[in-house]
Amino acid sequence: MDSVAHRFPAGFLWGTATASYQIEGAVKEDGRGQSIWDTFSATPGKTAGGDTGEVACDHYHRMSEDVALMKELGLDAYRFSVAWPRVQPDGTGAPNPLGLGFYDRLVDELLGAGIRPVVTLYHWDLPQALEDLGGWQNRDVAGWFADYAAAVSGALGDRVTSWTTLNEPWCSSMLGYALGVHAPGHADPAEGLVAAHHLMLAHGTAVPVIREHCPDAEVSITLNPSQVHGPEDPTEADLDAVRRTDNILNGLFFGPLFHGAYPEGFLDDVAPVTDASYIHDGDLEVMSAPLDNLGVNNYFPTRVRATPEGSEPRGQAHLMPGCERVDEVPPHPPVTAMGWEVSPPSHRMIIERSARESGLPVLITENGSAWDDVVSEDGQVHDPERVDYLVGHLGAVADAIEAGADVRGYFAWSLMDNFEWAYGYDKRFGIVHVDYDTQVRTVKDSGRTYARVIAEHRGR
Ligand code: IFM
Repeated sequence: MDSVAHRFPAGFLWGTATASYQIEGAVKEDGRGQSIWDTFSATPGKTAGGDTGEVACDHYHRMSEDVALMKELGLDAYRFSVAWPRVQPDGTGAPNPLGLGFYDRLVDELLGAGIRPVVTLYHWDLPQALEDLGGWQNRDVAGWFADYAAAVSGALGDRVTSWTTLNEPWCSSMLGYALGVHAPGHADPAEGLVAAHHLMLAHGTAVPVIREHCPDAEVSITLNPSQVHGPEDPTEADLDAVRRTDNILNGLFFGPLFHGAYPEGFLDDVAPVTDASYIHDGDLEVMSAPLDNLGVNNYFPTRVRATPEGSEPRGQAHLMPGCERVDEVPPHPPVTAMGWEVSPPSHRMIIERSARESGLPVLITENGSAWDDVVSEDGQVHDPERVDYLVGHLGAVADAIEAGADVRGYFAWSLMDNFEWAYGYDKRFGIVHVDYDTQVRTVKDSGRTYARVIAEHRGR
């Protein structure tokens, strides 16, 4: 561990990340409108145990206490998201001062504690009123999002210098519209592609708006690329399965955002499900608006092969457009409580790839792991697997830096246990434990380890 801290350059940013719907609760307070996640989680069968974000970590009421905890951990930065339905309850129109007021206070509290606010505008809680108009299927969403970005950057831009438009547009589009496992729960591969396109269009439309309000700020987007591995001795069909999977997970976003085009062959691969009429002249120029850095969220690699002739596809990958004959291959051990493969080398590979593709400085805006934590008799949470995961992945980040990647910061996911979307409260990712009955926060061993790494780095 000692050596990990000292492998990072001076000025490296140490943070943690959260997202509005996962921690805030208070879903009906101060004029907040309904989001697609309120609707989805209230629909029977959509989340584990019927869990919702109604109370979550009650962060809306405990914000000061939570910022004090961040200070205790020694964080340089805190990445949080703004809930669009708090700011514009119906998704458009005059901003709600009470909703904005919460983020205004949060920013002041953070700055007062010496912690840099890193703001994400959209982490999946679309106002339900906009979904009723088609949500990310409706091209008008680009303008709605830009207006929302203007409202938030106008209110906080005098103090916030780090802005991210979208968190993981792959999840919003593919999990939300193609696989149906996230809000709004549609299961149509063509809708997944339309959503991805409109998300990138909204991003590109909002970038100049943010710059107008905060000329000196850094503007970015956060993607969740994943290193795709095929079989060790691949057939031609396996190589094609890897190519198609890589395109839908990575190229779908790297292409339009950084190369001004969809990946070669991609639109032919998805031609069976769409005529691509949602792509208008000039869209790709809008989407590829220059950025200051790229946020990378990465947890695990992806393993695939071609579906053998005569077999039914295995796993969920075949539900994604262009991947109809792709099999998911079981992860190599060890795996986390999510069943996700632990692979620091894959983490390093995807960081290096992201830096290459974007040509930008990279921030690891999320990385972490879920384990079946328990509070021990000594009142502590001993989470050796999370400590190992953290130290192993920090080592991979350091390897990438030493190999030449310009990585400027790392944000542990997550500051605290929270609402893990369709998995509800079953899966705990926090470096701080939350008792959901009492809302008591307990720093886990991993949180103490992280605090030590930060302190050691600072003392260099
Ligand atoms: O909890 C999520 C987060 O909202 C987005 N990135 C992945 C995390 C773990 O699944």
